[in-house]
Amino acid sequence: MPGNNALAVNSVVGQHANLEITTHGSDWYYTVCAIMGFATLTFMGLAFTKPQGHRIFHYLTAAITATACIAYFCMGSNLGQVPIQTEFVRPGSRQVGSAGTREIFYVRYIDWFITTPLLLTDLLLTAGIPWPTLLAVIFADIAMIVTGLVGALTQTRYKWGFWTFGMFALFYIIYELVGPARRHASALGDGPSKTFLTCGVLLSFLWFLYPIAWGLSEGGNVIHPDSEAIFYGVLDVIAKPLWGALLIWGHRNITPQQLGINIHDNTNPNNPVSEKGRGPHGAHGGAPDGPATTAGANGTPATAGAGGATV
Ligand code: RET
Repeated sequence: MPGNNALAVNSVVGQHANLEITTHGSDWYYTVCAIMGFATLTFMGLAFTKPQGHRIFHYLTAAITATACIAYFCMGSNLGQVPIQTEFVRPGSRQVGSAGTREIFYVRYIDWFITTPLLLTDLLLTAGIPWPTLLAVIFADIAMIVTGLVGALTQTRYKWGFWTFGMFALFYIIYELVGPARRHASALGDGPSKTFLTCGVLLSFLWFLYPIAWGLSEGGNVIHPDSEAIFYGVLDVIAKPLWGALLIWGHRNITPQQLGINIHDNTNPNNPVSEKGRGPHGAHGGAPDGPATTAGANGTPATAGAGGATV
């Protein structure tokens, strides 16, 4: 059986750096690709055990691992990368030798650009945060990822300027989590608040390790691309499939309605919206329920009439 031939096959694609992953790095990236694929199938399988109106966290989390699965396929194949002149050449280093150019996986940032906003949405919906705050946090997150990418592609010491902007963005995100989001979550009661705390603490800890990995890899050129693969890979496996499993587990007894999320599902008899349609107002002989009918039924003013809710 032929082994992993990806590096040889794809050596014809694009330009290559002095310092690249070896077959070990490639094998590891493919392993993470498989873990992400398995997690995606599991989350989708679990989604189908729920009514459609209760699948939002399953779908969000499956989208995260599906995106990562493709990104890791790309990196395992030594694609989605570009050689960049390093700021620091380290002739005495056992890890990086005197390599002048290092391969930078820009595809990593495309993955994060898609997945980190989804991770934050997962967490902040659990806290029942007002949507304008969610948008502000996602903006900071996008700024963080883009500055990380531009910094990684920058060849001079100005790359650290971008890293610094990214750190400010990260601090803002963490501030929103430990302050406002935590208060909103605790107002929602035991279930949501416990799930938010577990996932929030883990996320805050993990996310601070990413800029350290960046400093040792794309930034400082201290560790070999194979070690970079392990560092980011381990972080991503914890931050995506494991974190996602914890979140979905936490949601087993929480309904979206409890979090203030309104999802219409007219085909599900257990959905409160359809139930109203079949409720006491159903006695109107199946006529389309409108606010006027509802109000006229027993002389009481219509509140959220069935007609209003099913529109
Ligand atoms: C960069 C460099 C610029 C400064 C900062 C960074 C932070 C990155 C983070 C990434 C998180 C990724 C996750 C991915 C997958 O699940 C861009 C490395 C602060 C926090 C969680």
